[in-house]
Amino acid sequence: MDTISFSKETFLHELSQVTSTVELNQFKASYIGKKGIITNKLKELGKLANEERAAQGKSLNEARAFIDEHIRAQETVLYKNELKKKLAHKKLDITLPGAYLSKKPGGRHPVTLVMTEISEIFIYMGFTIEEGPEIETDYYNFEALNILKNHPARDMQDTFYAENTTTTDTLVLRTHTSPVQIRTMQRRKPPLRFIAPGKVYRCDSDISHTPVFHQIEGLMVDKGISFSNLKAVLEAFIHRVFSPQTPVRFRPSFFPFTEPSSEVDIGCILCAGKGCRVCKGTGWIEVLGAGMVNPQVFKNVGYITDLGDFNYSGFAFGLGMERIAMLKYGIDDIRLFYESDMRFLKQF
Ligand code: 2U9
Repeated sequence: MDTISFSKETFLHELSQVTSTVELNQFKASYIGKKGIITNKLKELGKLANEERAAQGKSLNEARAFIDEHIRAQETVLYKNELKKKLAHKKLDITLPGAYLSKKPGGRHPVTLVMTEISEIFIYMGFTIEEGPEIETDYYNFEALNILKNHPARDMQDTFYAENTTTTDTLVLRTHTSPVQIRTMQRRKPPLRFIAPGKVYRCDSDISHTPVFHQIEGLMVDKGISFSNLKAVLEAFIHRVFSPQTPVRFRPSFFPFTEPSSEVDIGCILCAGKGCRVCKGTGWIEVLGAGMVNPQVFKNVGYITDLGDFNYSGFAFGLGMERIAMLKYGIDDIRLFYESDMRFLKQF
């Protein structure tokens, strides 16, 4: 083995010629890498006589420590220089918004927001959620709900009829979520307390109607349920969704599936009851329909014969989601919800 011929001066001179961290790594490897000059010499130490081995080993280890120390120092100098150059070239403005903002995150549709908020209010009051098909039979959408054959709601203008290849019953796109209540009552016995949220379809289109819209209907059936329970639940709901100060008014009305029936108004949230364009000068806005379930409906689902002395009663209600969203957010044309215009949608 050659004796060590490591010259500190040569090494330091060579090191001073190195101008980048990449070059420095190669330079380091040529001395103390796996096949470096010093490493190779260290591997050959075993061939030497004891005395010489000790002397050579000592100077080789000293050389390696010297190389290592100077390379580390130079590494720091070169790295800092490189970083300085990089930053000078690519100035960073830390006051700019994060890059992720250019990829706009999605958001929930205003109708979804209102539907979720309303569902949560009823869930809080102990209601569960039931769902059902959007293509319904004439029986579930009309007949079982005591909507007779000549009822205006069945008009061709109002109802979308679906092609029917499998059943003898006429198929329709449900015009309300009420068939869900019928199906649930057929499956389960009282007590019942649930809401049926979902899409409904009516052949209608203007600034306050779209062919598809969303409803939440609710049903509560138990022993001793009265109109007072209906009032309490709906008043609590309105005070939660609008404000605890919102005036509420129950007005007599008629629906084939409830008796007695009522429409529910709130004091106009835009003019505080003074009268404006939105409430058409009346100071009141209609937000819900409701009533005590018509006993004919209980007969239709088999409750009255099934339970013998039927001493249950129930209330039901229905409300349109788009209408509530329009009032809450001050929107004057329902069609805006379904035009997919980002300038409108990104406001929610
Ligand atoms: C069953 C029994 C009774 C549901 C009801 C209303 C009154 C009502 C409208 C509100 C605005 C529909 O979206 S809207 O156009 N709904 O006025 N709905 S009572 O009554 C039922 C439902 C199912 C078995």
